Amino acid sequence: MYDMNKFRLDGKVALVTGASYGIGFAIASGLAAAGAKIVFNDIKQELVDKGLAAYAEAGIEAKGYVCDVTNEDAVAELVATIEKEVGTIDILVNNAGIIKRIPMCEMTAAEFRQVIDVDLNAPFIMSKAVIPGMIKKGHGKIINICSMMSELGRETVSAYAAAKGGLKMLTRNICSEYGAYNIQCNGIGPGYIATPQTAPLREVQPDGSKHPFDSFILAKTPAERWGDPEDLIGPAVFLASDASDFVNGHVLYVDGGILAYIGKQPK
Ligand code: NAP
Ligand code: GCO
Repeated sequence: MYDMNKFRLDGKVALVTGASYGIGFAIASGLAAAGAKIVFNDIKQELVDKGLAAYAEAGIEAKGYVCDVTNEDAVAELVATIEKEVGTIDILVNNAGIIKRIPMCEMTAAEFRQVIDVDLNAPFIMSKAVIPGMIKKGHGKIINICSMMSELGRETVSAYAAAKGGLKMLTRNICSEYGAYNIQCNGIGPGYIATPQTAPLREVQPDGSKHPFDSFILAKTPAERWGDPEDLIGPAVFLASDASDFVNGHVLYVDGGILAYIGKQPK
């Protein structure tokens, strides 16, 4: 009989970056429900405090730290502190991310670099910091939060798509380079999820109608709805657990079918 405890995370330390709210908070809450000890970081103390209050309200004992994931020295200090105060990190979820929706020819190089820094360089920095501890422990799970834009482009998101496309390949490369140490690195590619990051795309128009992008996405999604951060919890628990030990270098799209669908036909 298959041991369903393989889906449990009891005794594991999970670090979720940028997890005061949004997708990161949902994933961390799900990993906690599966037994993991939750550690998270955010860029500002007030956000960490907001996250701590939200975790406490959800009955989750989390530890939060202020850390800018793009700062290599701060990340090294964060990982050392977590290892001292909580334990070696078994599960890393590279969730922290930003987006700038600017037509490419109007975007400055500095703005492009800022998105690449958070969405691609930071997962590299974070993964490089936790892998030595995972090698010592003989196992590890890294989950990179990719995107529809790991596969598709669209107007105004050039930097984000470049970063998320690169993150898919970084996922495959960590798999290739560290699979022999029993480290599995996979991606989760959320579809369009209702969080603060996508709020501008769902704003009700002055005349009370839906935002055009809202209608556009609903027509591109077989599930005919925006995703909820909770939709990502099951896939995250699976990829963080022993049940996925032979899954490596894969991006699991949790998109309600968007990538499979040409879009609603005109009536
Ligand atoms: P969100 O609501 O904007 O939350 C992002 C989190 O990351 C925030 O807590 C943010 O803190 C934090 N963060 C940003 N830069 C950081 C840095 N340098 N260091 C530490 N933390 C930092 O975004 P979300 O919608 O939950 O998305 C989370 C992840 O999923 C992102 O990687 C995003 O690209 C990806 N994703 C989102 C969707 C979607 O439809 N929402 C779909 C696919 C993929 P601040 O509030 O201080 O900025
Ligand atoms: C956008 C959205 C998307 C989502 C997500 C889709 O402007 O197109 O923000 O990029 O955030 O990445 O998977």
